[in-house]
Amino acid sequence: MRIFRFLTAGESHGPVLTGIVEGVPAGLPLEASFIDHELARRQLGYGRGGRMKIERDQIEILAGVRRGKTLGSPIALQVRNRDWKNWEKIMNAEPGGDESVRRVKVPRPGHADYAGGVKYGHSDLRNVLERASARETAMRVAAGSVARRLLEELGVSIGSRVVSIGTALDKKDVSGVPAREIGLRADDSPVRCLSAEIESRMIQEIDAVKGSGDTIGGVFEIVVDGLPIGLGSYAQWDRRLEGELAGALMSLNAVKGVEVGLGFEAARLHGSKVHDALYWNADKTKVIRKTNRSGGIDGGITTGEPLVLRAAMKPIATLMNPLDSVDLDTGEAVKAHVERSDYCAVPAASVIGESLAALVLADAFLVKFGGDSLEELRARVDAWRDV
Ligand code: EPS
Repeated sequence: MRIFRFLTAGESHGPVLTGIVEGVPAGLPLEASFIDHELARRQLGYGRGGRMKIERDQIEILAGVRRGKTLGSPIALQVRNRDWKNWEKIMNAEPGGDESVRRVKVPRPGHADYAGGVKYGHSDLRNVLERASARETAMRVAAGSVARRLLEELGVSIGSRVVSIGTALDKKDVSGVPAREIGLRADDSPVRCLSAEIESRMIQEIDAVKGSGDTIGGVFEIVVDGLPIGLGSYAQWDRRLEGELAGALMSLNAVKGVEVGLGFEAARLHGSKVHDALYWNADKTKVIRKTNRSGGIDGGITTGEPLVLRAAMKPIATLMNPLDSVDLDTGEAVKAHVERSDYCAVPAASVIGESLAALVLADAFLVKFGGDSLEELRARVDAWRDV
């Protein structure tokens, strides 16, 4: 990300999550309620743990916005952790305090605990898990909501749905369904699944792992409508848009794989069944496709078709029925540390995925079109769409 950039800070049980979003053009209407709506969507989903009952994530806009419009200066954002009051002594920035309280010395397999502890020289693995926690994704959604607001003004809409949880797979073909509609329909489901029958199977799968102290993952899909042809580039490796999108989605906690369009399926098919043939429209003014197997990107560049991305999320690594691990203090073989956690967070991940895609796409617009104000950017995008 080159122009539209963001950074986050904050520990899971620290006082706040904070973020700085930079490169947002001036004059973009932005209200806290818009960001809060997205934050609330992230908190939902069947299979979440106790923390989401404590938090009511709400944004505080501390800089970069005045009277409901962005100034073109960096935007500073904050979400307070309600749980902080229970952790104030344990997570305090000042020296002192009892170091044995909530100390973690038995790494949880699959989390950053062990490798992170070795890397940073922490003997208390809480110093790792507090930042490696998916709590941080609340601030990514806040930053992503600023990007999403900008994209809305440029005629772009983003939706997502859950495709599978465990073995419960929704085979519904949603090509041709507007992204906005996909998102709104998914929001009506506790697992963000568009098929009622598969929804109940997904819920059963989550209930089963909850009962056995296990966890479960799944696949979610992001669809984006309204992108013009020509975002991204083939001209240099790090400007290929699918690389940037995949990188952003892979940065999401527990995501282990990303697909664009047909994705891995394309590797099993012949070329004639993979590529989108090109045709003239009726008056030969425009080249069109009758399929969108490429998922809206060819050669690192948007084709003007909907963008279709999928991401695979592994089961969350904290198991209530823990795996084998080791006590780093005593050397004993013991069961892994157990920390409050979710059983399944795929529905929430789909919402976060929307935000991550929005961040990359907002940047891609600014790289191609530039513009210090929304007015300037929009005029350039509109002129390009008219070509
Ligand atoms: C999360 C906050 C965390 C976890 C979850 C996501 O809070 P706590 O650790 O206090 O329960 O509920 O994070 C994980 C499961 C994880 O492995 O990181 C949130 O705000 O989404």
